[in-house]
Amino acid sequence: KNEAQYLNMAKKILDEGHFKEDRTGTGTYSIFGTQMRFDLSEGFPILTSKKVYFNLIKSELLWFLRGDNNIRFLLQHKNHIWDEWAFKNWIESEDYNGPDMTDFGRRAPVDPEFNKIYQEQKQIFVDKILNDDDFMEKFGYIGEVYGKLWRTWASVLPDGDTTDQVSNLIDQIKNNPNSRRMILTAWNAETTPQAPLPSCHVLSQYYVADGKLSGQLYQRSGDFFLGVPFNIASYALLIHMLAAQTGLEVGDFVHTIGDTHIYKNHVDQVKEQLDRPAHKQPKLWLNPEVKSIFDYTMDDIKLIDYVSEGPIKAPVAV
Ligand code: DHF
Ligand code: TMP
Repeated sequence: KNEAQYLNMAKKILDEGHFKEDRTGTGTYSIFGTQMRFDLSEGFPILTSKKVYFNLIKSELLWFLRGDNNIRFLLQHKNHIWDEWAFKNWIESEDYNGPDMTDFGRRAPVDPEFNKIYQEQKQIFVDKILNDDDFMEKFGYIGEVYGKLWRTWASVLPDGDTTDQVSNLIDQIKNNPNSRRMILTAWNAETTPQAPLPSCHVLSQYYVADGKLSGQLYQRSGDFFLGVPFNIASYALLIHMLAAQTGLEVGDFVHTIGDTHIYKNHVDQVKEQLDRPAHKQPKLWLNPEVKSIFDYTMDDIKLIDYVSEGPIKAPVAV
């Protein structure tokens, strides 16, 4: 059963995780090297023991597929999951002369007065990204990650062209399905480490057998309560899209994670989730009229019969 994979792993991390300090100063319980396997023919693996906002997952994946790494597109879709990391570009720049935002991620959840000022500054930032082209060009990018690397990997050859990994992948799935080289990578050793947040889902591989497409993701770092449910649904959706565009059925999504962690300030939320029932997984509908993976819009992607428990809020570690 798909959801049990996630819930059992959450329990294992709480039971066996090493306590580790981390970059964000929050502290985590962590295990290194975990794997879950989701059978996509069983249902779409979005969690039902808490509500997960599928619209945010859709718009983020469409953003990756556009080759876009500027958050304006996300904001236009009311998606704020990348705001904090672009906001850092601005407050660490010479152009910023508002109130001190040092360590905003650490201070905001614990200091209501600061949080109010921070929320105001973030709103100013979001409005400027949406309405001011120069500002958007200057501060809206999140660096050499995901979309940028998927669609326009820069050449190392003097007269080389950029590489579109997604188009190449579709070509290989269609024309060379037994290949063991069907890789999508989002880690450029030269440029990615300088991004505001270096890619978490680093590499994925695709596999065809018995008319079914499977995919495996290697994720270097997984925030098990907040990020991982998004990552599972996002890659499941990508595999469905790739399968639809290559005339295949869906197989498994194998999710391998390096540092698999639960933040200290998510432990109560995880326990609450573990006490909840899970529901039947929904089905995914993709508009069959769409003839290219780059042409999907929000309305071409729908969950059918997504029944879930309510959302559970938790602060994101910045
Ligand atoms: N940093 C950390 N520490 N953890 C992450 O999971 C993470 N994920 C990023 C960027 N940086 C990160 C991109 N993905 C949320 C989910 C995914 C995501 C970022 C944030 C999140 O906060 N989800 C909330 C709902 C958010 C909303 O409604 O806007 C949730 O409850 O699922
Ligand atoms: P790190 O760069 O220090 O590993 O911090 C990144 C944090 O963000 C870490 O908690 C993992 C989490 N994360 C996810 O779990 N999934 C994602 O897709 C992204 C972007 C981040």
